[in-house]
Amino acid sequence: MLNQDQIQQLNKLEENTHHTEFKQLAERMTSQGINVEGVLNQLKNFQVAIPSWALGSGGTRFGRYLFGGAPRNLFEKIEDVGLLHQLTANADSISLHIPWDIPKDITAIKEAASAYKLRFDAVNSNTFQDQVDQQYSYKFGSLSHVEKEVRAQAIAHNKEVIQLGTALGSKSITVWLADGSNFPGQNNFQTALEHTQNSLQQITHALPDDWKMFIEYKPYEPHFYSTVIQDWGTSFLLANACGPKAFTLVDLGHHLPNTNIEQIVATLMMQGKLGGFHFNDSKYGDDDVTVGSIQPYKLFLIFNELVHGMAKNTNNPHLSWMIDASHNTKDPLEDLLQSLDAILEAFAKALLVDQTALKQAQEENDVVVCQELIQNAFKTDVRPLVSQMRQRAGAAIKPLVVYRKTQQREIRIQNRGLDALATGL
Ligand SMILES: [Mn+2]
Repeated sequence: MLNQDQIQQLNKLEENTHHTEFKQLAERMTSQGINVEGVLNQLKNFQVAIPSWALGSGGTRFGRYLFGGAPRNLFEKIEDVGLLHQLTANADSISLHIPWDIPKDITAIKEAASAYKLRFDAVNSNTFQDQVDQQYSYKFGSLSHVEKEVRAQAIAHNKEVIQLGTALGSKSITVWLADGSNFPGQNNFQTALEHTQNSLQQITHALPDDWKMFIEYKPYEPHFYSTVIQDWGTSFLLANACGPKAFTLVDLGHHLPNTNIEQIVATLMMQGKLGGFHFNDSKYGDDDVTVGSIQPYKLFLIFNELVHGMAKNTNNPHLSWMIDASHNTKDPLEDLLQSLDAILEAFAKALLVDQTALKQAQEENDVVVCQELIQNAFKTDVRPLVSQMRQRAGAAIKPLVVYRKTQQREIRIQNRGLDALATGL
């Protein structure tokens, strides 16, 4: 674990500049009638889960390059998420992917996590690849498969994941289904959807009372002609069919180019069916690159709907936030630090939008003022707010600088080796 004194010493080097910048921003916010403390509190309470598969190099279908010091087991993954949380105060949970990370010694794993003040967020099932010891193949589908035995095996796997999650203290399961077809005529769309609905309903029955199920959608890949749960409408339909414990999960990369994701968010929140979010960024498809690295304005517009929606629609559950990214060219931990910054900054900017003035301008059809209000918030440099929140929480004013100066990657390469390999894709 990183020594807390090291963070404080390095914070001292940034303190003067930070203080001046924060003071200036806080004064401007106060003069605009914004409650600075309120914003800082909301930033502090915004906690993002780190998936256990995002700590190693993801690679592409063309190959994978190692970067050294990757976590070799679940304990080392907990160590890495713990470091992210220590540095940022915004990563208080870990999301497990079963069977890439099967927790064997539950007590030891829970102890390791709590030593880093971490909890377990949504558990993720996997029926998109075959495991060594499984009886039936998912080559032609899992929950939607034409054969009952295959569907039963996939349902049983999801139930097992719920059991493991319960032991760890998780409260939700995310189901992402790769089922689909590569060629016209291969699948009967209605039959596949009926089977899927029926399978998901059976999984819902296995959920403990205080659990939720998130249904993730994706338009294409790994199949290229059709995907059974292709869009938010299909996920929403299934979530409704599964009842009050089921919700739709939005993964930013799971849309066709130029889809208006913020509008999807607004619609789902109005219906009380938005359950969670997977953050990443993309240029063309499900690129899974660093959050906010390509389209930060789009991310901000989504947060603007989330902020509005969370205040207006109290029928929504507490939303689950997770980073779902893959790292091919960067140190995964540095990438995740950049993603956490981007998420917090987009959220902070959205909190600066004057919702009352915006509502008034909308009612007056003053299109110009509407745009000004939205863009004034977006163009504000909110980094001092995020730093201020982190400094108060005992985290780093500049997480990435502390990460590099304390040589976290070098330490990991020394302890775990240059050729260490993380489980996952
Ligand atoms: Mn996802």
